[in-house]
Amino acid sequence: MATPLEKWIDKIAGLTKPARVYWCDGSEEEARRLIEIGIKEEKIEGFPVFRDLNHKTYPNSYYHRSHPTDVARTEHLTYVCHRDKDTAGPNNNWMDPEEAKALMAKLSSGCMKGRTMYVLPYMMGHPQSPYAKACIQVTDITYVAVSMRIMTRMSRYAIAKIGQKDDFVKGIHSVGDFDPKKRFIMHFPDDSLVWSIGSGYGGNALLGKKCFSLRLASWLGKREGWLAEHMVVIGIEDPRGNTTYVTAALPSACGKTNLAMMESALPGYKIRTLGDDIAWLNVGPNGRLYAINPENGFFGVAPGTSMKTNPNMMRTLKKGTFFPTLFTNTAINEETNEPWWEGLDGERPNKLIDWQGNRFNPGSGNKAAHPNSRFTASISQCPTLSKEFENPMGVPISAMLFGGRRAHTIPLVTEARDWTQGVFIGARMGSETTAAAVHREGILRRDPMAMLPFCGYNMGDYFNHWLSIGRKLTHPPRIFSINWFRTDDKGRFLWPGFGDNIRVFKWIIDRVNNRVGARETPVGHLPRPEDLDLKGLDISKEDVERLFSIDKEEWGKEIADGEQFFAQFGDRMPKELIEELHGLKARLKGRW
Ligand code: OXD
Ligand code: MN
Repeated sequence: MATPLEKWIDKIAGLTKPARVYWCDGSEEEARRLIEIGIKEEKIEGFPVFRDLNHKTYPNSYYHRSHPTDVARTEHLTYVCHRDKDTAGPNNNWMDPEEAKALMAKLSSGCMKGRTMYVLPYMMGHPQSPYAKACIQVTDITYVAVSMRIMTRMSRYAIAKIGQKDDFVKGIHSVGDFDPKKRFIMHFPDDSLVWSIGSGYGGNALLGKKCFSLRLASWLGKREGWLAEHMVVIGIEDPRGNTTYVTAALPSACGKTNLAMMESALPGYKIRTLGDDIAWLNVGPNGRLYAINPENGFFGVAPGTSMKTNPNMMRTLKKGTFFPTLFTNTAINEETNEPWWEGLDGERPNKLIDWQGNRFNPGSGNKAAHPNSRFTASISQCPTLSKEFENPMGVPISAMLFGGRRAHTIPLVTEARDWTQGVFIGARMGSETTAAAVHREGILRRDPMAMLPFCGYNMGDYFNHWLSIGRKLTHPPRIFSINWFRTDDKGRFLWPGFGDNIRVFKWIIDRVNNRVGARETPVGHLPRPEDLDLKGLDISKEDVERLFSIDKEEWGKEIADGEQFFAQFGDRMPKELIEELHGLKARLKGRW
């Protein structure tokens, strides 16, 4: 008797009409075979799907060049198909689920003709974790199958776990003919289904990542009483040998991956990596919040990554294990056959092939690597990996950080008075674009909890859900806002960032352990100058003051902008957060 899973696969194959169906087992040998097929048989616009790189310097590494129109997530083609539009909220594109399914069925009819349909069984989270989820994705390209093997725990175990159930997490993926006009990433929360066509790009095609682990999982979390968040998870080991676990939500382009494996500038402090992108947060039986990283790898932006900015990622990329490491849309050094990108250490090589496969002309003004070129690497290769990474229960979180790229207004670090004020800080979070040429100070985009593109339901309801989680915690983590990017009037960064960020973490963990003071201000608790460990840092007293200054006029704009942002969620906006806004306004008007 066919299982519900087998019946589902037959149904998809009946629609998409692949030449063959292959059930993956996630083994090393299988990944090698798929890479061989990608090198010898599959092509995108005439280029093989995989190409060998220099295995002496980057062991077991392969290059992938995507279709030139398919280089990033496509938010405008991403839909969350709840039964009614209001549940999806103003933060999502919405289509009626029946209409969306009819459209996807039409686009998918025969879309795998002549190709292989790979069935990928995988777990998000440690297989023994009560918080893990068993999932199945089908795809018709080896690049996605091999990437999923790196990014998830892929094995037949997921099939056994699903057994006779039919409510497993489902993903249908086909690259179609890469036509951007026929590209859609559709989410069906009621069916735990993601259906994606027309793109092979990570965020659109590795359906366990953003699509399931954030969009669908955030909705599951709302129903089941947990949180799926766009957060780094790290442990901070102090000189006493104690480790404090912390999560941090930062929008793209704010250095989340660097932070996840930062090298500390303070002796005796070490960062232990648990995750660089996604955290699932559950209320433990002891009333504390526990985090697991459901992923098993890194899918990070290559440009800007170097021994200076992120030495531990460079070591990860060069470690070489039985997991392959993939480079997508970087440039290639023609002489050494190594991947190359802007910001990598050393001189730019003389002979480069750019991300589109052409000989690079440095005078052209173009970049050799695509600005969103990526690496895909197993987390097991990370030298700073926490020994708790494989703990099925996850780690207890003592502090949660919300940050963004803000040239003004927001202090280097601020501690919220309580959970509600913390949620208010997260809900108001924003980041400035780095398009310095467009506007000197960048354009501010509100991105609550760094979840705007990833929250699978109405954000007003999402804020309420955050508040309800707080009510269940007897020992809630403290919540902080961070901002490494404050500048002076000339646009000079006031804070050195990178490894010196540990000085801010030191204050945070000392606060959590009630070892250090703070001063109360209308916006929250700030360190007094003597509370921060600035030993050995070349920073003036004036710059430290500027990092913590609170400008009434700037805060006036901040509040007005936040108020406008909240207004779009209408009645769904929790009254507690509106009260926080009024409270902040009143405190700033008063004497302090
Ligand atoms: C990512 C993103 O790729 O947030 O992680 O865009
Ligand atoms: Mn991300």
